[in-house]
Amino acid sequence: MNIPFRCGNVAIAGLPNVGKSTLLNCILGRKVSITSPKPQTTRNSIRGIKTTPAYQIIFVDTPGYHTGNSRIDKLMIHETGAAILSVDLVCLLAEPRKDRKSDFYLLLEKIAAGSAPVILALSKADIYSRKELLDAADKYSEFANFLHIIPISVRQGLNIEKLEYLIADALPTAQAAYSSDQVTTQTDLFLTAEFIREQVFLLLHKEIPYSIFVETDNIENTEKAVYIDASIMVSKESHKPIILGKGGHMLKEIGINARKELKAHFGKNVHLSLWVKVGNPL
Ligand SMILES: Nc1nc2c(ncn2[C@@H]2O[C@H](COP(=O)(O)OP(=O)(O)OP(=O)(O)O)[C@@H](O)[C@H]2O)c(=O)[nH]1
Ligand SMILES: [Mg+2]
Repeated sequence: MNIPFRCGNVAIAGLPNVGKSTLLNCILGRKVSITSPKPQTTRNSIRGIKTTPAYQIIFVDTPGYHTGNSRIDKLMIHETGAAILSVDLVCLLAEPRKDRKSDFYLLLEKIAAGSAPVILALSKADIYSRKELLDAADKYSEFANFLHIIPISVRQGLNIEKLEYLIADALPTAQAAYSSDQVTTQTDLFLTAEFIREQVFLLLHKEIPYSIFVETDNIENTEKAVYIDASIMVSKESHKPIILGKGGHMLKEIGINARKELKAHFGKNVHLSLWVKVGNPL
């Protein structure tokens, strides 16, 4: 019997910090979307493509849904809203202890306004009791008609493959939209800036990471090595010394860590020149 090939777009949506980008990277077996313990790490819709002989899933990792009035908040809300309405399926991630937030119910309303079916994945199942997961599943079912509800844990590798199969099974029969070796549509310029921003999120505390932007000024990709110039843009002059650290140590550490990620991405040596500038590209 010939099984038809399936292909479609799937939004990974949820509140900030529930593990959306971590899930995407796990399914792809490669980092295409940066992650951190801080909420609002993802700022843009990130495409990641998983192709097998039976299906192609085009994932859209979205910024964590949250209400807010700043320009960046509004951009992120718009990105998530637009992604949800343009996909064949939504994979909604939820953490039981975060469900009290009204933002979650606003997000459910947004999803319901579209026509895509929804799979609910209860994420970080490793840190919740069975009772908490079952109660959450019951509670959420009152608000929406989910195609499936499944507990997952990337940390423990729980149900990740199963979730992938459930997603693939719900996609339309269609030809592949991308070649089988393409894993993301993100450019090297964008990914480079993101890998650097990830280190700022991981290494700096409090409000600084939220107000910074990273721009890749230049990439020269030669046979033996990649040469990169990039700028960390801070909104205030007073933030500059925080990024630089004592004797430039913080900037150096950001550079060392980012270079490791970039080396893995490009598969060759990376020379990274990092600058700190005051300015806001928005
Ligand atoms: N315990 C546990 N932690 C996890 C799991 N998956 C992700 N995390 C952690 O949760 C934090 C947030 O992960 P992200 O993938 O950045 O979350 P996100 O939903 O993409 O967050 P935003 O982009 O800010 O919306 C990180 O510290 C991850 O290591 C999991 O299965 N179990
Ligand atoms: Mg994310």
